[in-house]
Amino acid sequence: MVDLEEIANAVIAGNRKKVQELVSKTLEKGLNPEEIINNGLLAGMSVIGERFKNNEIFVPEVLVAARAMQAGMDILKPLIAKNSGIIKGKVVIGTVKGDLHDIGKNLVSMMLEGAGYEVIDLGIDVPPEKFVEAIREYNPDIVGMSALLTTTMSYMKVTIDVLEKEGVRRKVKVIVGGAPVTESFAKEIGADGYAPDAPSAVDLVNQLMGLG
Ligand code: B12
Repeated sequence: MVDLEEIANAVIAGNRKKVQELVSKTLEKGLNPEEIINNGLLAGMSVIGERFKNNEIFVPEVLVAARAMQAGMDILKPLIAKNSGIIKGKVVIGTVKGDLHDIGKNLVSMMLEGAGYEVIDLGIDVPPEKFVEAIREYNPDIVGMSALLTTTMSYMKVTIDVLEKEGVRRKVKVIVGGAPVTESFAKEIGADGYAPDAPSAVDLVNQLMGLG
């Protein structure tokens, strides 16, 4: 479908205005929001993710594309929320204490939202207690933690220990990610899952929700 390909290309080019124009035009033509997200916005973003992985582009380009994608999501999000039954589950996510990196976490959040999850983003530098409070307040299915520094990775384990101590660990599935995090580290600290990038984070969450 040419329109969706054009949307993907506008995301890749980081052209917010064009993304918004094309999303509105495609909606008017009668395509549904999920189709536009999956085959337009996310298709563009996954090309960006691949190029970033292969060192063909760098952080500024990723950010510009992510913002263009967000511009499209802004139009589509209210339409998805309206369509009740489409929300597949609730995810609380945050970058752990001491860590200010949020580009990757934001991408994961956006793609989860695009895939039909409600995401409560606690932001950066999130202490374990704030994760506990959020679990009590929002009753999520999944808690996601992001860390980009080898020094802050250890807060993932600390946070899981605090969740245990406060009696909320068993209410949620805990997933972890970020450049220094590995599958074996995730196992070691007692997390339920690890994903290396945003599209696989969506697959992981679907799987943990029994939807994948
Ligand atoms: C951008 C950046 C910054 C920006 C952050 C801006 C922001 N708003 O995020 C700024 C300039 C602020 C910064 C600061 C610092 N940074 Co910095 N930064 C980076 C850089 C270049 C890119 C990170 C990034 O955004 N990548 C792009 C995203 C898309 O990838 P990602 O984060 O890995 O996320 C993906 C996956 O990991 C996964 N994922 C991420 N989170 C989650 C969560 C879940 C639940 C799941 C399932 C998956 C998942 O999905 C994402 C999408 O595909 C990296 C280098 C690198 N190559 O990683 C260094 C890097 C992480 N930084 C580093 C350092 C040292 C620092 C500083 C200490 C520098 C300093 N001396 O001040 C400070 C620390 C500040 C702090 N306390 O956090 C080091 C860390 C070294 C280490 N091993 O610990 C790195 C690796 C650079 C280096 N080679 O030295 N940094």
